[in-house]
Amino acid sequence: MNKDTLRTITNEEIATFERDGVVMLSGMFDAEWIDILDKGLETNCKNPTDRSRIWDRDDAGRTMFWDSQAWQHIGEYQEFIFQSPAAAIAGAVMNAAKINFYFDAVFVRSPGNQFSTPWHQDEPYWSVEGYNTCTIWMPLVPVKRENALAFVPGSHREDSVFYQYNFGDLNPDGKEEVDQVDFTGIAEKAIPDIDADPDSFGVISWDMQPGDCIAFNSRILHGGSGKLPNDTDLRVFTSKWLGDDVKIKFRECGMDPDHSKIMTQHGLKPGDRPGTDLYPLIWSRT
Ligand SMILES: O=C(O)CCC(=O)C(=O)O
Repeated sequence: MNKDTLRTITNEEIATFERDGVVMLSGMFDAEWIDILDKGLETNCKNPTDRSRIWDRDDAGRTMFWDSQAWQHIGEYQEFIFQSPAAAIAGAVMNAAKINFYFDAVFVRSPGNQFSTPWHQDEPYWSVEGYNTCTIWMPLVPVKRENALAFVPGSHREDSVFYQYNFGDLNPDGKEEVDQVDFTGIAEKAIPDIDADPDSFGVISWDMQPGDCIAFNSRILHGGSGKLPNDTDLRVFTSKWLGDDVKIKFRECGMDPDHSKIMTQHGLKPGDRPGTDLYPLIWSRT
């Protein structure tokens, strides 16, 4: 498999990421990387972590499965994190000097699943703080624009903290010890009703093929995805990357995923640059 991107990321794409907080990068990963992630995901679904959860289950049994930080027991994910061009992509779009890996998360919708991810930003839920954080969202199957993750371009620059959805509520099986977040008293305003008039927010999404990816700043408003036709599933692998300004932060509103315990076990404390074998340094600008 190719350890470099299949093509060079253009200056225009880097400028788009900076301006909009999101860029779709077509044709970045070769088919071998998709096979590797597919194999890893198969293992992941058969052997989920304790953190895994069904987010949605309808009467017909169609599901949306989520898991996170499975990389520690899935060789294929490790190979992707350490060997694939993902870290270099994060480094390029964030114009970073160094990139640490943060965590992986998978979003697996069975055919016809109608679940739509609520609009949210990522970074306010995390156990780190910084502008230079980025997710790489990769569908492992073709996905149409109307079923893919959608974004409000430029919303990563918004200064205020939004009152955001508690993803811990997505728990139809009543799993115990689920991370909870409550922005009451912390958030300054509610997320606007983006679905009421998506065009006025400039909402953007793309038709995508395996090998394409979206890089997005973790402060951007994003949501949607899903509402699948009955013959179509959606398997997505995401990796989260930390650029230059990122520091550990433990948040009073709770965190999701809450890394505060494992960070403390690894000797990491608020204000530190995330590191150690938990958040390995994967890429440096030479
Ligand atoms: O794919 C999805 O439905 C949600 C993805 C997401 O919110 C994320 O990667 O932060």
